[in-house]
Amino acid sequence: MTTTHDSTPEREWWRSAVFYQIYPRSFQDSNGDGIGDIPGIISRLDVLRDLGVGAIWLSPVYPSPQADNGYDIANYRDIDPTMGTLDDFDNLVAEAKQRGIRIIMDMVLNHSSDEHPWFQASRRREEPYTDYYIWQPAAPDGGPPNNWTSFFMGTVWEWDEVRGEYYLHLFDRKQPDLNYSNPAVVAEMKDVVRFWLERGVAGFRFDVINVLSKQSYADGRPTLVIRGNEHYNTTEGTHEFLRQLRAEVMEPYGAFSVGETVFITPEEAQNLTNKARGELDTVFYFDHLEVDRVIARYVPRGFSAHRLLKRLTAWQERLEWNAIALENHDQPRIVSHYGDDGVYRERSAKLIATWLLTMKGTPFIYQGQEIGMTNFDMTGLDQLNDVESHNIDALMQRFRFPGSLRWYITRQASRDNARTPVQWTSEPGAGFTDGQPWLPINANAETINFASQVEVPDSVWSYYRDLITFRAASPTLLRGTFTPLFSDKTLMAYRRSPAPDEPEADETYTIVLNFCGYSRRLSPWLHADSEAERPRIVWSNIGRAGVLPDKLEPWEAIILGMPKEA
Ligand code: ISL
Ligand code: CA
Repeated sequence: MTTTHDSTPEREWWRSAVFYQIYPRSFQDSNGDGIGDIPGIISRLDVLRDLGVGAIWLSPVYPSPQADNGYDIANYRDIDPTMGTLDDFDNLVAEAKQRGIRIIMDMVLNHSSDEHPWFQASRRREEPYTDYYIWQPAAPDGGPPNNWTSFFMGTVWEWDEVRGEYYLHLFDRKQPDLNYSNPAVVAEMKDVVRFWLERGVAGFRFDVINVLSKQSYADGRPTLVIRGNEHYNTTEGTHEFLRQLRAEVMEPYGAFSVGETVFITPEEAQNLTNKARGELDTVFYFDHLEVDRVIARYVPRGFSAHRLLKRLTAWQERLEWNAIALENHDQPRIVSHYGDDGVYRERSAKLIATWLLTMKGTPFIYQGQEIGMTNFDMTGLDQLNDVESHNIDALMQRFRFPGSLRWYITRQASRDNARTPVQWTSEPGAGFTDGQPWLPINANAETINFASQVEVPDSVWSYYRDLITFRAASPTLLRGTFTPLFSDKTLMAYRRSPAPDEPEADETYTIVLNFCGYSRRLSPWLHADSEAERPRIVWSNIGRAGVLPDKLEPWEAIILGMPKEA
């Protein structure tokens, strides 16, 4: 048995590690079929080590019909043939370990694929699978059992001819929800988690973890967005399942968990991660990525650094520990979102790195973020693969949204923005594939690519690497407290101070970020009365040195160092 914790000197390694999310389809193809795979990942482990990555979150690699790119699992105990084999996977874990990198798996406990043999048996009422999923008879009028709506739009209920009942799917109709009130399902899923721990993974990113256990199937209250979630959001049943999972399965392996959550408040997140309750180590939340959105990712409004700092502070202060991600495979590229993907692309990408790596918590970098990749230069819906984009477009058509508005919304919200292949080189195929890529490669691969940045001083890649090194050596950045200092529409500043019980000496850092394309005066809020008293710049994204200036340049980011009492 190879379990990672055997070689782990400290149990809470994940507090100091920097994580890197791999979306395998788009990371590196090794055999020319246009789809990234596990041997491709292995071939890039050296550069992840060089960047300073301590752990990889691997998006799903299980057998899947790929209705939702692997988030529809058809076998929880194997590897999809397009990704490789179980041997390749074991090899990945071993090769990563040799480089000091741990692997955490993405685990989708809420739903499987409708092509999973469990579901096929369930619709035929074959034991023990009859009640593995959530089945309900039709309402008296023959319609769906309630008015809930799916995360991917429309009703959550799909009629099944074979069984003569409706089944529930919070996501796509090809993703039926598993039934957590069935003890057999609970036991099965614990065993699935154990299967991968036995293969040496260091933990899990649990997909939509706070919706597993449904409390009732009554109608949902009327809302603009998703209807019905008050019946399944972060229920006591889910808490109870997580406590069992941790005590019985995760704890013996010292495994780490980050749960992805939807519609969650800092209070509920606190309950999920509070050490004493023994559920999850940490959670992903998305409040800080929606300050320029009215409804989830769809309806835009102006960016406000003030709103951003307010939301960050709520989570930074409420949670003992945070998992911090600014991008993932569902979100737009952060440089196209909060940054400037035009003239100031490099500088704003570095500002964003400064933000990510100086917050309190464990930072997650999404593949391509470290070279400042931008949103997909999509030209038409036919180029898109994302099931959600197609569903939302169909819904907007039904409501007679004009084509230009539909396209505007799709372009800024489509999850394919972050799913285009990683741009390794400027060659055709971008060093990602020798074949036809499954999703188009962004034309800007000619100028934005890994080869032109790796080990090149001043590149975005080098900036990430250097700041990861700086963070790793700073007790304050690793463990210190967080205090908001100042914010307005485009400027934000916060402070990291040594933790009260910090054994090692370190400075207090003030981080100042100018989220806009024009320069900004700084005083008087940083109250530097005389030149001599001004704090020193210890880090800059434009090569600035010396003391705090009066003015920040467009998209400038600085870290100021101060003695502890400042
Ligand atoms: O992107 C979203 C919809 O607009 C989010 O609500 C997203 O669906 C939610 O964060 C859950 O995401 C996770 O589970 C989904 C999968 O499609 C996503 O890729 C995954 O990250 C269903 O498994
Ligand atoms: Ca391949």
